[in-house]
Amino acid sequence: MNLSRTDFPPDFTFGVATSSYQIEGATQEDGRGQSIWDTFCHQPGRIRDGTTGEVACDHYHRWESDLDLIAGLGVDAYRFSLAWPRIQPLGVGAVNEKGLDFYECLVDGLLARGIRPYATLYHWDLPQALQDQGGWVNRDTAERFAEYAALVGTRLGDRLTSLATLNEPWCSSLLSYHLGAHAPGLKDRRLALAAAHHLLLGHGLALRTLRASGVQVPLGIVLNLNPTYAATEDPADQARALADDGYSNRWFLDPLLRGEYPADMWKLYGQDVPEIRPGDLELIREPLDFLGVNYYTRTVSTASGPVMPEEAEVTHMDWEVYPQGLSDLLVRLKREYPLPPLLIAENGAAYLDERTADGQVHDLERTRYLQTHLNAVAQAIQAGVDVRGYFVWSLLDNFEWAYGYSRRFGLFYTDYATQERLWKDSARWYRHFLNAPGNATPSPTPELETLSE
Ligand code: GBH
Repeated sequence: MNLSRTDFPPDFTFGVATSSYQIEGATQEDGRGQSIWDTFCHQPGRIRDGTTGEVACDHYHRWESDLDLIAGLGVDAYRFSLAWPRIQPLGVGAVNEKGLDFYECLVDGLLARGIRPYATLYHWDLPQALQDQGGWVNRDTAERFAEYAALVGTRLGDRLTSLATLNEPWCSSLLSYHLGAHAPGLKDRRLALAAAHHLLLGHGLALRTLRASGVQVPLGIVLNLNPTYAATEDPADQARALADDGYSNRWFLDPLLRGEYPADMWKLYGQDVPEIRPGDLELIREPLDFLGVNYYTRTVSTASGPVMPEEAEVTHMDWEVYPQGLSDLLVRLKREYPLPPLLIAENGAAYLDERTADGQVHDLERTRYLQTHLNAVAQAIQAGVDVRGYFVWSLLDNFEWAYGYSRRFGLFYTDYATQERLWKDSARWYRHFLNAPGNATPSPTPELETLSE
């Protein structure tokens, strides 16, 4: 695959992504309040390897050298999230200055290195004090979120390139309140759908508040979209694929882009649907300057549940590697929705990443994953989809939520015993892809040829 940077529009943004709880550590420092993930990690059985984000990648102390790594990759942009409980320890009231200072230094450090800051306000670390009041099931949390958004926006908005409200509201609602896999670990569909509604409401309120406060930075939201395919032509499989799509994707896309919940799902959910007050859907449909799409894999649906296609190649998460899912998804979004510009806000893969005798990590599979998915993005752009950027998940191996440290998504290998960061081969490949002089003329380099023969 002779992919090069010149296969993308000249102003296309390439970056890497992380999130606060997954890398920062320092959970007790400088006045940070407790988050729902601190609580969740301390409940037995929640995290596969029994770990927490207390230290993680110690990024809170190592941010300057981490920014040097990012600069070393030669990316245009860095996507990170802010920990709400650092900024408002109890989720309400005045700013904890030391918390906001940290992100101000981070943003200034990025700008000093010529890297554009893409910030996300909420990547799942809700202040525990708000969870004690019901968390996202409580409608007030949406108001609190908009206030927090305004605090950040008015302080940092002048230096950010992009500001997203929520990362993956599906995860903070259905995965967390219905499937019980993420904090707060509940299993109640009615509560989960209320949480989803209030997350979307918080997003809409935040956009309005930020715009009313004169914040000029482009504003959007990031969704995890998981395209679903029926395993066969059987109408029962087809119906299930449609319902799976409704559960994972349309429940968020439809209200955000069309101002309505999908009618088929509304019917299916029966008594579990959320209470909608007049004006809610107008708020949720507040215009987006961009839509962030996180893509990892697809689902193949049958009437009796998801199946793994035979011969499927899978990652260490047991997720199918299916790059065509990304181009299909992007083309479908353009066909079915009125869309703002899109951004691939996360894409990447976990592999075993064992260090070999030479001390290195030869993660050829990850490089291939990134190449094939970048190629899928290029194809979607060719087909007329307005995609403006692509961010690899993740900069470095980090706390992979319910999997603890047992899954590695990084371009850089994290040695947790020493906090040393090591270039994986995939990081070298990405640097090469971004910076190779050969990019002026789109001919493949020898390195690229061996990687994709
Ligand atoms: C992203 O979530 C997160 O934003 C990021 O923090 C995380 O580290 C990264 O992915 C890697 O996991 O869960 O069985 O229903 C992606 C979450 C992954 C949720 C795929 C839906 C489908 C299979 N999505 N998942 S399942």
